[in-house]
Amino acid sequence: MKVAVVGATGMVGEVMLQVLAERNFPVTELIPVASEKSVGKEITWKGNTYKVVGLATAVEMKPEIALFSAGGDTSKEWAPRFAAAGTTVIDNSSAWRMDITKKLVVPEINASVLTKEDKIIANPNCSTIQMVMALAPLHQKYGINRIVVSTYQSITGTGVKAVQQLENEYKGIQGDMAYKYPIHRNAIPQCDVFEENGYTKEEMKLVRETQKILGNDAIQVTATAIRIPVVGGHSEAVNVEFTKDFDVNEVRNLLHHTPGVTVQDNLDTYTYPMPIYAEGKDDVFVGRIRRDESQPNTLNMWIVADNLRKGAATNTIQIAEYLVANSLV
Ligand code: 11C
Repeated sequence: MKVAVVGATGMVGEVMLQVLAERNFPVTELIPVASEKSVGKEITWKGNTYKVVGLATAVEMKPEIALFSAGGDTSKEWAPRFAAAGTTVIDNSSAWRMDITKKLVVPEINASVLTKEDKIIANPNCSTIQMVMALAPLHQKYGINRIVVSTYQSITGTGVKAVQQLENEYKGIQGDMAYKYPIHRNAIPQCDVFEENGYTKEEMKLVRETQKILGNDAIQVTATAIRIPVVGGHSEAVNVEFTKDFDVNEVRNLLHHTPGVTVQDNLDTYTYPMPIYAEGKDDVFVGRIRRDESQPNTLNMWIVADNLRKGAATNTIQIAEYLVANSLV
């Protein structure tokens, strides 16, 4: 496969290159792509050196697959151009996720919706991916009525400027601010911009993307997204009300047998998911699984994942793997 990585010099792009190498994705030619200011820069991948090219050059090179992580505006403009040249685009931005003509895919849940005709495929938001990974098998068995989720999100979701802000604050250096407030020793109740209803875009992604991936707009979701000074991954406290009742041990067992999910739930040994353990891993970690004693058929759990891996790069590459394995590209 001739594979373009669009946004190759960015935070997610770098992880994409790493995951492509780790998983031995069948790359015959790698095309690292970035904005004009990075064109000509050299990157090393699997021991070889590659020159970064611009978007127009990359389209002309007609890759079979383009993995995009270069922001919504770039995706809106350039994904259709790649698609018109015959390339299948897997896009990590929010540009196409809610477009009814585009598929929004978490391979373990709904890869079977993909066909050869899908030339632009959307990768969900990181906080949505980790939540639906744990919820999908439970939804199948017990049927979800309503989800109440609070997130505790890594600064890496904002990007390199936020990581730099935290580093500067540790060292007491004045520098550019990614956030309106200090992030060191803080919790900021705003991830992304506010929408008209008073929720942030991040919170509304958790609502809309969850309904689209689980294929049911009747599932009620309400979210609060918080930025915390953590780098290893996003954490989520999820309260979920089902139509049918469940047995907590059966829930644990179901999740234990779900590919891509690891249960870390042993109170005797103080075992539960945390970003310091999830960092650099592809699985979604679930723990603190317990019945909500305040109302019927309701469960509480704690879900943690590396937002740059399963939340972004790994999920994108798993979609590409599915396309290759099923001759859809
Ligand atoms: C965050 N979830 O942590 C965001 C980053 O729609 O792909 C990814 C934004 C997106 O701020």
